Amino acid sequence: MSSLHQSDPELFTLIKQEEQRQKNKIRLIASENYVSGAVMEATGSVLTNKYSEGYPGKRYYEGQQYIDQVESLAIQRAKDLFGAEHVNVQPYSGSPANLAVFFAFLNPGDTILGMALPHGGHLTHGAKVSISGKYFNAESYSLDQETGRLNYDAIREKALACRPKILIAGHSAYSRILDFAAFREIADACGALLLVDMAHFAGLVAGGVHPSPIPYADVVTTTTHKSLRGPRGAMIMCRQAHAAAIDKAVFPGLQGGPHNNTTAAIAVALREASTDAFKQYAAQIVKNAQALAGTLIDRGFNLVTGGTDNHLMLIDLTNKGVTGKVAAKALDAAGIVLNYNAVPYDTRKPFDPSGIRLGTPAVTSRGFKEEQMVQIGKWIDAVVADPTNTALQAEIAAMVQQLCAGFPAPGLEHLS
Ligand code: DSN
Repeated sequence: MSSLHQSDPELFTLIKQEEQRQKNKIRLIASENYVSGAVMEATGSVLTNKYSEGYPGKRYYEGQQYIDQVESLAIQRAKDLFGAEHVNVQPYSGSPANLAVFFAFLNPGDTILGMALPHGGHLTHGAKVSISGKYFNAESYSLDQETGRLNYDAIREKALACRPKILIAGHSAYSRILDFAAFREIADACGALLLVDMAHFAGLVAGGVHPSPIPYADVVTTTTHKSLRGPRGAMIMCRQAHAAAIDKAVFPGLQGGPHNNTTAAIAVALREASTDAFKQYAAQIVKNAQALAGTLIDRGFNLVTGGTDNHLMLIDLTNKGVTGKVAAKALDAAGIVLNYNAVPYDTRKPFDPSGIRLGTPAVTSRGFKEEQMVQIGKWIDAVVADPTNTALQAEIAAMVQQLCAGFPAPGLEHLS
């Protein structure tokens, strides 16, 4: 980054500091990852200079000789990897992708039904503070209070009562596999379209360690930067019958020119995600999550649902006498980065909730395995047991940095 260094040393320094942070800390935010150097190069390429409103072969600006090929490549790779009939790679990120789906099929005031935000759903699945909850009649389903799991009979009952036009499956903090066949049956029973937002687990689907929603859903949305390990962006996949409606909703309905540099980086990430190495990566994400979950359960942590089948876990810290925020801040000081999170039926407020959320996509990208997960679990236990002990946090932060030095993260190998 010599040009940036020369022209804007202030910003250059901030980026370098962030590089060091990502290199030296254990990043357990369930939605984050490390992209490869190749993905980063595509993201930072000259494709950022080009406008291309429209779709391959039908654009509103000239000069698309290469951009059309880039976008077609991204689309074809997504189709091949996920088995989708139609793919739109232009949504700027997950929230616009979900909004485009609503714009394609709904009128203001129509009913949607999704997982409640405090129970692990996403803002864009109908939370009242989001456009999805303001423009539409957003109903929600909750987790079972006893088990912390989805109760498909209760979802069915709710769906039959409120008759949504779109039923949404997907989450940002649920540690179990979704039953897509059950969601399909419920959608059919109430005459709804089924939208699956697989942003969190798209990499697990690509790697074959999570069932695919594609055979069941009318529309599948995903971000590309979480477990899928691509650039910040999104895709919408759908049945051919919905292709025209989805494309029209993205452009010209919601967005202008696509971010071609991102499209190229998505294509690169999809190629990486179709390799055997990625299959092993996806399997290791789950093994690592289970190893970390087991270590924490052995130390008395209360995992919502009692464990994990995917890349994440949600922990209710009430029995530890620590709030999620206090724990998250103490852990950050100890070099372990995660987020505080509401737990189902939380009695505390979202900005100061009872839980923390942890995920393994990023640490698995840097090559951590079960052994390192057990070590991380022990460090988490020590910090949470004594969250005001800044000496302990500094001691653990030094050990974290030492551990990380032995596992260069993708895209940051040049710092080793
Ligand atoms: N912000 C993402 C997450 O952390 O789950 C969801 O969009």
